[in-house]
Amino acid sequence: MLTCMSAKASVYDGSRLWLPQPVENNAAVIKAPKSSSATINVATAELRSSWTGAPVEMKLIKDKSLGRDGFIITPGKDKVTLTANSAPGLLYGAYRLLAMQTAGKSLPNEIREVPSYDLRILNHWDNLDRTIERGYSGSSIWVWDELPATISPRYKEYARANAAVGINGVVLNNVNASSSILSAGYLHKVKAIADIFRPYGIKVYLSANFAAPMQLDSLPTADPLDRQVIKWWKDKASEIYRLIPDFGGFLVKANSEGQPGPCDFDRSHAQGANMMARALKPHGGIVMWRAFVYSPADADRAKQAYIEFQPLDGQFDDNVIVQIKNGPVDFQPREPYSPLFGAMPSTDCMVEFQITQEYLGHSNHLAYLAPMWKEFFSYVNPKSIKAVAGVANVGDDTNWTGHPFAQANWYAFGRLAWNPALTGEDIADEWLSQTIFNGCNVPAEITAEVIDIMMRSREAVVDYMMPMGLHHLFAFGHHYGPEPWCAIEGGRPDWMPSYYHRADSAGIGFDRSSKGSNAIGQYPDNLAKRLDNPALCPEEFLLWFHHLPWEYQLPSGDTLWDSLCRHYERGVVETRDFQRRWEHVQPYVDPALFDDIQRRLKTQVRDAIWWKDGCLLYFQELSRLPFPDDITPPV
Ligand code: GCW
Repeated sequence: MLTCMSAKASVYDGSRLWLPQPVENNAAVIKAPKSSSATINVATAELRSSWTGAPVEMKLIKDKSLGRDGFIITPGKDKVTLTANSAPGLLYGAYRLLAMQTAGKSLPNEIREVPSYDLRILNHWDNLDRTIERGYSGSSIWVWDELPATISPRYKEYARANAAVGINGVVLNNVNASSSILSAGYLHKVKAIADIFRPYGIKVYLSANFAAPMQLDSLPTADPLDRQVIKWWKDKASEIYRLIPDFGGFLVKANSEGQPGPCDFDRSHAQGANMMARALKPHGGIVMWRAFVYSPADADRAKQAYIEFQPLDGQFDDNVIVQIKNGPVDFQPREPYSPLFGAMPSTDCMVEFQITQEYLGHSNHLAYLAPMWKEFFSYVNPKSIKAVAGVANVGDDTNWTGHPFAQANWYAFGRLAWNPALTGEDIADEWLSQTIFNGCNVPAEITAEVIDIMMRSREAVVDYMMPMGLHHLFAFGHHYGPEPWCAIEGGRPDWMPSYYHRADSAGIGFDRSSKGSNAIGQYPDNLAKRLDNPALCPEEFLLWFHHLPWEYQLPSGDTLWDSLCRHYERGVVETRDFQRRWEHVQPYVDPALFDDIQRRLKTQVRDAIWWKDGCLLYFQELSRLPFPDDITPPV
C-alpha cells in the first residue's frame, strides 16, 4: 500500500496551509474572460499552476441569483465551465475546483454556490508592537516597522489562504485599538497591505479608538455630537479613502473594558456609531459596532449587552452592523447563544466567533470548533444575521497557528461563514485532505478516526474544564488553567470565578431563572419557559441558568454531584483516548508532524487531569460528598 511517507507530497509543510500544491511543468489549459482583472489573473494563475483536469473556461455572466460572490461550475464533455457575476466569484470557483481535486472528488453535474453572507471577516487582535492579544502562535504577521517599504511574502500567502476559504475582509488591528493606526504614517502601511489583498477579493478594515480625535489631534472632546469631532472623522475617512479606495470601514469597541466611547459624553452607542458611519457613508464604508459591554456593578454580566443595546433597536444607520459575541458572557467553551440575536429586528447584527483558543487550551489543546459554531447556528437562524466575524488565531509561527489542528479552525470559520449549513465532519474531511493528509493514500477508516477525534474534541474540553453550564472557572488573566477558588481582594467581582459558579455548601450554579437574575427573560418565551425549569433545561446549560443543590436529582437519575464528577472524568478519558487513537495515524503522516501532535496531546491529557482534579477537589470542599466509585479519584 502506498502510504503517506512513500508519496512525494507527504512531507508536511505547515506553512502551506490548505493552499493548492503547484504541479511541475503543469499543462493546464485555462481560458479567462476578455475583461481581465487582477483577481481573474490570480484565478487563472492558481489554476494554471495546480489544476490537472480538463481545460477550464471562465466566464463572467449576469445572474442575479448568484449574488456578488457566487459561482457555477459545469463540467462538460471536454471542458469545465466556471461562471460568476464577478471576478471574486471566479476566484472562489477556481479554489473550489482545486480543493475538490486535492480531495480526489469527482465533479458532480453542476456545482452552484452562493455564500450566505456578503461579509466574512477575520478580526485580528494584533497590536502595533506585534504582540497579539490572546494570540498563541507567535508575533503578529504585520511587520509594521518595515512597512510600507518591505512587504513580507506572508501577506500574499495569507490573502490566498483566506480567499481559498472565502474570507473577504480583515480587520488588521486589535479592538483595544491604538489611535496611531489612524495616523498618516500608519495609513500608508495599511495601504500597502490593502494593495496586496485587493486581487484576492479581500478588503481591509481597521479597529478605531473612539477617542482618536483627542489622542491624535488634541481635540478637547470626542463627543459624537460635537461639530469638530464630526469633521475630524469625516476628514479622516476622506484621507483613508484617498489611499485605499475600497477600504471596508471601522470596527469599534466602545465603553467596554476601559475603552473610550460615546457614553463618556452621555451619548448612546447608536449616536457614537452613527457619527462614524456617516463619515464613511459617502465612500461606501461600514461600522461594525461591538456589543461586548459589562461593568462590575452589573448584578448579572450575562444580561448587560441586551440591557444596553436592545432599546437602541432601530436607531442605528443602515451602514452600521452591531457585532455580538456568540454567547452573552465571553467565548466560554460552551455558552447559550446571546439573547440579543433576534431581539433587534430593525438592526443589522453580526456574530463574532473566537477562532483563537483563549478559553480552549490556547495552542496546546486540540479543540475543533466547527461543532461549537454549528451549535450557535442551531439556535440562531443564519438568515437572521447579516455577517460573520471571527477573532483570528494567526501569528508568525511557521505553521501560522501553533497547533497544527488549529489551522482547521481558521479553515472551518471561513467555510461556515460561506455556508453555515456545511457539516463539521465534511469541513474536517476537506481540511484533512488538503493539509495533513495531502498527497497521502490514507485508508478511509483512518480519516474517519481523525474526523471523529476532531468532532469530539470540543465536548471533551467542555467536560474537563467546565461541564453542565459552568463557566469562567479560569485562572486570572491568562485564562489557561483552572482557578475556581480565585478570589482577589478588591478585585472586580465579575473577573472572579466564584461570581460565575456561585458554589457554596448548599449547591452550585448561577441562578438566572425567573427567581434569580432573570436573564432567562431575555430569551423568546417558548425557550425561556424551557430554560426556566431545571427539569427541562438542557443539561449542558443547567448550571448556567440554575443554582441547584449538590444532591439535586437529574432526570437521568444521577445526582448533580455524581454527574459533575463523571463529566470531568469523561473529559480526561476522552482526551487520553485521542492520544491513544492518534497512534493509529503514525504510518500516514510526516514523523515530525506526528510527534508534534502527540506531544501536544500529552500536554492536553496532563491539563485535563489538572482541570478535573483542581475543580473537583475544590468543589468537594463545599459539597462534602464522596466521589462516585466509577471515577478515578482526584489527587
Ligand atoms: O475575552 C475578553 C478578552 C480580552 C478581549 C475582550 C474583547 C480584546 O479577555 O482580551 O479584548 O474579551 O473581546 O474585547
